[in-house]
Parts: sequence; C-alpha cells; structure tokens
Amino acid sequence: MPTEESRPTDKSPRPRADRAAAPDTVKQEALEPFREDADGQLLTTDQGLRINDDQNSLKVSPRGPSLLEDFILREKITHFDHERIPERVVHARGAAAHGYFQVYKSLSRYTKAAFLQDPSKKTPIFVRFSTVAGSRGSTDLARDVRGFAVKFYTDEGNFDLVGNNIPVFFIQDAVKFPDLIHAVKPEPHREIPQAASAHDTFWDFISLMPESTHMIMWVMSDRAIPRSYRMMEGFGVHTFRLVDGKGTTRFVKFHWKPLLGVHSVLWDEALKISGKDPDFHRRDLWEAIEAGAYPEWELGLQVIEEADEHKFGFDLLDPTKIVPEELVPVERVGRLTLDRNPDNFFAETEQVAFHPGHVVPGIDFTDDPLLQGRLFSYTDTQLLRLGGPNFHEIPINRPVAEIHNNQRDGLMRQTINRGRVAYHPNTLGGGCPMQAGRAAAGFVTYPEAISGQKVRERGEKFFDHFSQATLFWNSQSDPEKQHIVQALRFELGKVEVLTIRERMVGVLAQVDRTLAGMVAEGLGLTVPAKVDGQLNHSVPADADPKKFQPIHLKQKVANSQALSMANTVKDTAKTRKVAILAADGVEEDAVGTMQRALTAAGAISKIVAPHGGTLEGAGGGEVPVDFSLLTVGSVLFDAVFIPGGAPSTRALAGDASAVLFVREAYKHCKAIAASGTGLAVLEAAEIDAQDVLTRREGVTAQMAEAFLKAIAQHRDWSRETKAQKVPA
Ligand code: HDE
Repeated sequence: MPTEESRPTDKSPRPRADRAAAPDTVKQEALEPFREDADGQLLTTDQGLRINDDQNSLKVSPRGPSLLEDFILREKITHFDHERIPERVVHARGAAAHGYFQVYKSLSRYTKAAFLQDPSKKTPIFVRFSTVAGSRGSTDLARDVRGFAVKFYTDEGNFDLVGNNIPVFFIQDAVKFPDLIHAVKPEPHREIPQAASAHDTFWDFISLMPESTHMIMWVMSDRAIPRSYRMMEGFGVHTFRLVDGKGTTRFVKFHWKPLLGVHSVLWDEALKISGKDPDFHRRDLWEAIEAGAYPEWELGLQVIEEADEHKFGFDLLDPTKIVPEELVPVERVGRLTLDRNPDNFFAETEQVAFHPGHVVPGIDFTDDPLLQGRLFSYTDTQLLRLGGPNFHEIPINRPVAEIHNNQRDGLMRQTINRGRVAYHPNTLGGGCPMQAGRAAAGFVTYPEAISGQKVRERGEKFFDHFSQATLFWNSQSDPEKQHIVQALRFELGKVEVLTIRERMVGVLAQVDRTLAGMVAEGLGLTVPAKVDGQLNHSVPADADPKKFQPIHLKQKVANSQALSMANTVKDTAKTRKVAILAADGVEEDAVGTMQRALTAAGAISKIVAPHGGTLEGAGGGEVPVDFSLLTVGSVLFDAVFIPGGAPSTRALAGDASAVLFVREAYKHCKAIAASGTGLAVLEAAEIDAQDVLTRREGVTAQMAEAFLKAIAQHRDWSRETKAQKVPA
C-alpha cells in the first residue's frame, strides 16, 4: 500500500487544494526574472564588468601577439565555443509557442486531474511541433510525421502530452525504436539523404516489418506534408488511463482537432517550398501569432470503459492501431490556444524537455510496450542533451507547482536548498518534505492487477498488421489515393536495390491489390502473387517464423470518414495567404476592393511584383510591393489574384516568372481569380479561364466572396488530372 502522510512532528502540510489556484499568467510571470533586455544598457562581461573595447583584443603593440591576459577575449570565445548542445536524436527540427488550455466543462466523471475540472481555469501551456528524421537545420517540408508535444503547467505539476500528428506509430515495441530511427536517418557511410525517408535503408527495414504498414499509409499520405502546424491534428497515440475521484479507471485516446481544419500541401509544392522557404512552417506559426490570429485546437477524448478492453478487433495496447471514431466517438472537451511566441529559440524551444512520464493525478499509463519504453527514454535523453539531472530547473521546464524533495546537487544546480536534511524519513527536518496523501493530491499509481510469466512476446491481436492499413486506404478520397500512390512511387523510385522495391510492392498488395498495382506500374514492376519468403522478419532467433506471420481479424468498420482530409473543416479563409500579382500600371481600385474583402475575412494579402519598392498605379497612386517575384513562388501562398490594368498585365504576361507563378498555382489546384485585363495573364499561362474565377468588368464584392469561398475549400481537386499536364 502506498504510504499516506508520515508526520513525525506536528508540522502540517499545505495541501495543494488549500492554496489559491495559480492564475493563467503564472508561467509567464515565472519566466520574467530570467528575461533579459539589452535596450539602453551598457555592454558587460558575464561578471558584470563594463566593457570599453569590444573591437580589439589585447596585444603587445598594434601588430604584436595577443596576450593570454585578455580575460575579456577568453570569456567571449570560450562561451562561443560552448554554445552548441547535442540536438535531439529525433525531432531535432521544431518550433514552439506559449498559450493556454481551458476545459469546456468539468471532466470529474472521467478524471480527478485538477486542470480538467474548472472551465474558468486557464492552464498555461507550451507546445513544440517538430519533424522527426531531419537535423535541426533541415527543411520544414520533409515528408515525415510531425511531433505535437504539449506541456501543461498545471497546479499539480507538469503534464506532458507528447504526441504526433498521426495517430499510430511504425512499431509496436520500444526495443525496435533505435532500429527504425537508424533506418530512416541519413545512411551512416555518407550521411545521405537529409530529412528524407526515400532511401534504401528505410524501405529495407519497412519491407521486413509488416507492423509498420498502417503507419506507412499515413506517412505516404498528404498528412505527412501539412500546410501548417496550425492545420494538423494531434494524437496521444498510445492508450492512456483516466482515473476519477473514486479510483475508477477508463481507457482514453487523446486527440487535438484544429479549428482551421486539417490541410496539406502537395508533394510538388513541398519540394519547391523546401527551396523557396525551408522555414515555411516555423515562419507560418510565428507570423500567425504575431498577427493575433491565434492557432486553436480542441482537445478530444475517446473514452473506453475498462470492461470493454477486449471487445475490439484490435488490441488497445497496440500503438499501430486507431480506435475508429465510428466505434468510439471523439468528445470535444476543451480548447488549446497559442497566443505568444517564445522570446528566445534556444532558451525555450531548444531547451524544453518533454516526457510522457510527466503526469498528474487522474492520468495514468497503460502497458502499451511502446509507451513503457518511452517512459525510460525521455529522462535519459535529456541527461545527455541538457547536460545533467537539473534540466527541470531550466526556466521553460520549471513547473508552476512548487518543488520540494531530497534530490540535491549535480551539474548547474540552481536551487539553494536550505537546512541540514536531505533524506526521508527524518526528525531533524520535522519530517519534511512530507509525503502527500490522496487528499493532498499525492500521486498514487493505478493498482492494475497483473499476473503472468516473464516473456518477450506480444499480444495475439498485435499481429493483424494490415486490416487498419486497408481501412485507411478505403477511407481516402480519390485525390488522396492518387497522392499516396505517387508518394510511394517517389519513395520507392529512390530505392536503388530492386529486391527491396519488389518486396515492398508485395507488402502493399496485402493492403490493397489496386494500390499495389498502381505503385508497381510506376516502378515498372508487376505485383507478385506472393511475397518471396516470409512477410514478417521481426522474429526472434529460435522462434517458429510461422507464429509471427500476419493475421487478419474481422473489423467492424470498413470506411472511416474521419480518416480523410476531404471531410475536414472548409468554411474559412482565415489566415490564408493570397498573392496579388501586379506590375506598374495596375488598377488600384481592383487591388483595394480585393484587399479589403480578404482582410475582412481574416485572410492575408501580399503584393507580388516583378520588382520591389512601389508600383505606379493606373490611377497615379502608389502600390507598395511586399515581395518581388524573385524572392517568392506561388507555393508560398494559398491563392492568387491578378487584378487588371493593361500595362501591368502586359508586363506580367511577358514575364516568365509571373507566368510560372500562375501555372504553379493552377497545377497545385489553388484558388485563382483574375479581373479585367488580368485574364491576359491566364491566357499567357495557357490556363482555361473556365477553371478559375474571372470577371472582365473588374472586381465586385460578389467576386471577392466567391474567391474567399474557393480559398476556404483549400484546393479544387476536380482540376487535378488536367492540372498535371501543366508544364510547371
Ligand atoms: Fe519520441 N522521443 N520516442 N515518440 N518523441 C523523443 O526525447 C522515443 C514516440 C515524440 O518537441 C526524444 O526529448 C522512443 C512516439 C515527440 O521536444 C527521445 C520511442 C511518439 C518528441 C524519444 C518514441 C513520440 C519526441 C528525443 C519508442 C508519438 C519531441 C528528444 C519507444 C506519440 C518532443 C527528446 C519535443 C522526442 C524517444 C516513440 C513523440 C529520444 C524510445 C510513439 C513529439 O527520448
């Protein structure tokens, strides 16, 4: 039994419930003493000595040798030499923001977690989004799963929900994680390719590990190339437990649903964005928050009674499976808002340390073997990355709840613990710090009943590797299916060893023969009747491989709407970026009317022109240019508007970069509008005016309205087959 308060003296604890709840600004206030602002200040050394000359080192005569005595030079260079810390072994590339979380109504029926009880309570949070495979400096637009890690600074301690934007994972057991990551990372002999899964070692591994197939379907879909961090879902992936005030437990899957809907770019765009703006997602998040267009997500829960644990055609402990929303609906229970950018990337985004083991009373773990492995990994990795056991004292990692324990010392210790006692039990310290009883929100592990033999095995249902991969495929719209096929053709097309490609086509045939056929065609292969040898190579020595081969279990759901982005929110053009393509002689009225309509709808418009500075308008006015054509591409925008003005559109029609700009927007199925002589630019780009929005007579409010509707649709996929013939 867990020990309740042990109190050798009459000192009484201050139960957390008795303390005033921390205000939502508490984390920002806590960070304040650590913030530094050099405005109007004099330059000093790290010791506070004011520096008179920061231009010259100390030398014997102007052309003589430097002196070891120069403590200012040495301090500066030494600090510089030590600026780098190891980047995260995975999820190295990321961007983050501050915000808050608010529950809609008390969740006491499910959990006793204090931050989920009171709808008026705003819990401060810090969220970090990331890619997995690439280095810290790699492109944001890699085809990859995105990390979606949320740190809740609750009054009961930090709760970290360290999830991804894809609800399943590649592997079922933590022991395979280093293998997976070694396979996907740049190949070790020549460190190629960066931030890409399109290479032999990744597909060699995947083709031997059928448990990855479901995840592969997601990663080959456009989910792996989001339009924005603000437009992707988040998932806790594992099944967790909720524990209520009476000690009753239920299983839970955590979801984040973006209010702007789930949207992606096309692979061709991703490749081009990687060149035009490799910081695309990072910039997008930063700019939205600076503009006050705060990104928002709803927290969703799929709650499953403990008694229902075994009623599904999959195992709840298997992280390669989803719980279809048709079987257990997602309850939307609260909202996350990001409203503040970090002040300093390194201090906050780089040094933040997440850990799935950071939980609060009312939230507990399951025996998912991937989750169990993660519980070990995250502290371990911080010890290396952040240099020692005191990383919780780095300002961004400090809980807003007080810390009192007998942990002491270590590298870079900040806390000055007072008193002579650093052990428990004690009488010299009055028994403090005391253990917290349940009433004082002491964490008590859920007493799950377990009995069994020690084995290195997995649950039987874990071996159904393909049913949900097929479910995902069946649930996609036609354009989404096409994109998956193209992604697989691209990825496997980069694989040099033929047998790997062939084996992978064989694996895909287990998901769907049409899918496999389409991929095979692109690779110049045929779908084999049967995979050569056994399907699953993740088999222990001395085991019977037959026992490890995939099984097929009957599933209740054959098609799930929630899995397709075609069914997402498409009712807003908010925060969408529109390029207004113009040159000297543009009609200011057309620009103004459209700009006002876009701004009123919360969209952002930018003037893109052949040169920077300002444009001379047709009416003699000046139109300030935001970007020259040289510095951007339509891949960085959601839509394009070409206003009239004969000299302007003549210049654009004769400018190859302007024509390419429009062609690419068309090819990527984006909303395009042209007014007045703007149609001439469409003609020069050989775009059928029927396929886009045009008005020869100039812009009206109705036209702007129709344009906004088209932007809200994200893309016009009906144009795609035709658009693929566009040379751009
Ligand atoms: Fe992680 N993962 N992971 N992971 N993970 C890390 O921790 C690990 C897994 C996820 O923005 C590391 O602090 C193992 C699943 C995110 O700082 C490391 C296994 C999911 C982030 C680590 C997994 C994730 C990480 C590297 C298999 C989705 C970035 C740096 C057992 C639910 C957090 C660090 C941030 C980071 C280990 C699998 C999500 C090495 C061993 C599944 C979002 O500890």
